[in-house]
Amino acid sequence: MTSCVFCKIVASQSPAEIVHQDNRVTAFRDFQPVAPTHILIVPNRHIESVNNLESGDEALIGYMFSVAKELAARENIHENGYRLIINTGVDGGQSVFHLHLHLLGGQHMRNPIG
Ligand code: DGP
Repeated sequence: MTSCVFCKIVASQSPAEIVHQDNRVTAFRDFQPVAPTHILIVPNRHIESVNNLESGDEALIGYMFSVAKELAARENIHENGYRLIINTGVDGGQSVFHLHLHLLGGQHMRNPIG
């Protein structure tokens, strides 16, 4: 989608610190980090939100979590733990309407969420 900032990052048309890219997903550092590690994992294909997932996307979603796990190990936050978040829609706090999984770590997360 030409106007989507995450599509532009996926296509290398907009700058970002990409930490992983393959034929299904791209992961890059959030430009407004809220934790020492704050990485966004996005499908390369434009999917607006969880609401727009289609039958057949289950493997893609599972793969996003698998990449998050690998990146957590690479960032050395896997043993202390980390938080994975997918904000969905306005009430969910979604501000960029290209599905993304936040990987947050490197500090003790505050609770309760919400
Ligand atoms: P959300 O609120 O869940 O939609 O999170 C969107 C996140 O995306 C937010 O933490 C800021 C980040 N973000 C927005 N635009 C850009 C961008 O152009 N580059 C990078 N690296 N991050 C972005």
